[in-house]
Amino acid sequence: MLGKIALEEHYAIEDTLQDSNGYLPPETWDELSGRLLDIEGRRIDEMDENGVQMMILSLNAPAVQAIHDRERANEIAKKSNDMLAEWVQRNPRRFRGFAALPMQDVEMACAELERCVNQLGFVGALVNGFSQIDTEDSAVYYDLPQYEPFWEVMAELNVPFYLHPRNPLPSMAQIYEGHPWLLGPTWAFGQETAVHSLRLMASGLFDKHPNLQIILGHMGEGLPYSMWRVDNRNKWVGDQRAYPAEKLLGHYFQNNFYITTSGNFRTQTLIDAMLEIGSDRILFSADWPFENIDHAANWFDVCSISEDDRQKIGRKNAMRLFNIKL
Ligand code: GRE
Ligand code: ZN
Repeated sequence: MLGKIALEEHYAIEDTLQDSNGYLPPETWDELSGRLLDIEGRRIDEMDENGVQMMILSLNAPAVQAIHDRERANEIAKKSNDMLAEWVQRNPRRFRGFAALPMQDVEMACAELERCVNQLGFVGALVNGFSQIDTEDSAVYYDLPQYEPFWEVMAELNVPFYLHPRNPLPSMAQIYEGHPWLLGPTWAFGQETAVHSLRLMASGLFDKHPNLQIILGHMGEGLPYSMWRVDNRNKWVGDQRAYPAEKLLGHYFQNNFYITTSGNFRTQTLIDAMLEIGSDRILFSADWPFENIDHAANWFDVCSISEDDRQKIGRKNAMRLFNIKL
């Protein structure tokens, strides 16, 4: 399929590059770091070869979220957003931008989000899970009450928020001890991001802001397969919901979430997602440079779905969600 739009596609700046080191075998670092630092060379060639017209670019992970000093987090977010804005401006038919945000400080995050959307023309924000704030060993999640003003600004600006994975901190990760292969994209990324998403759903956030939209990668981090059970476990006991949200959580999943195909190129999984969230809320993505664009495109271009759904997932949903005119 030609004209695809992909939206979990990363770059790094020198200050954040090393955050992506250590996930893949050491002998691949030269290749991976080269891919992360390239914007207008190999990346555009890969897009051309695989029918990707546009990438919405985001900083690598965990990057800003792991900088516990708030001033420094703000500085790196601004620096990377300014660089991204230049690349987008030079290639308006090929790139858009997601804002990196210093969630360590709600006022700074709101100010940077407004700057990125209103002045730099970014189409939303991409945040890498919880933030470490003031101390290394802290993990702050965005359903907490101090983030209310942030979500007000998100809703006011009417742009989506991509909740991208990161690993749990070592102090939160006993379950993975002795099994380091479970960390990162294999399992821990998805687990971490799914639980964070459920916290947002249960908090009542989407009762306050019914139009707010969250994007999840990796075909929804397992949630399409689990939402029914979250709402229906042990039904015979008639358990009442013990969270602030007014509705069943599946309601929010179907009305306030989009998911992308990043790193999860499997037709059976896509079809389950289509049955749970619908083809209007699924968006093509690769997860470059951690995944290959040809692996994503060669699968997606021929997978067994209708051509109408392929156009929606490959391109049209993104044009509508991000108000992109091509
Ligand atoms: C990602 O950001 O998507 C990612 C990493 C590290 C390893 C794999 C991966 O940050 O997909
Ligand atoms: Zn990613």
